[in-house]
Amino acid sequence: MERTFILVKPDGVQRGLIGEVISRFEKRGLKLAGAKFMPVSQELAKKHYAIHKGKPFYEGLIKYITSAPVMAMVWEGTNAVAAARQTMGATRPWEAAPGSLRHDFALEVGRNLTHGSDSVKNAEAEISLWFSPSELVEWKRCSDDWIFGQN
Ligand code: DAT
Ligand code: MG
Repeated sequence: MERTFILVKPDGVQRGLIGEVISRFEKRGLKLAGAKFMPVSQELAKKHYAIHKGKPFYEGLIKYITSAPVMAMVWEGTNAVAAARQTMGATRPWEAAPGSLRHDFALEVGRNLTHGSDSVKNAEAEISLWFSPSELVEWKRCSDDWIFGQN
């Protein structure tokens, strides 16, 4: 089953929105495979955002993501990467679809609440950067057939 890596970023944690973010993904039908509440080191932040190095917003992005704890999670499901990005909404909150997290809870691109992997390949890399295999849980959810089932 496809997996994606999701972060509730420091603004979401500080604003008490961890539960709201988890609730949206749960209700969508995605299945939790791992979670940890943790501070982010400079080293981890730089690895995670390596792709943005050199961009004008890079230094601010590192400062922001290391400024307070984050909730790091792995969610799985059918098309988990695309589904989670849709539930999060567009990078720039004013362009995010109504009903998405970034539409409903954010205004600034630099305070956009969540991170979500943008491809299956990047999801795999981000999951292995943030989680060790033993921290990921494979489990049978009683609703799996009602959510993942096909006719
Ligand atoms: P996303 O988080 O939707 O995958 P991204 O990977 O393009 O977006 O950028 C990573 C983060 O960097 C984004 O969530 C917020 C920040 N960011 C992107 N573009 C920015 C900009 N023009 N000014 C300030 N921050 C920006
Ligand atoms: Mg991105």
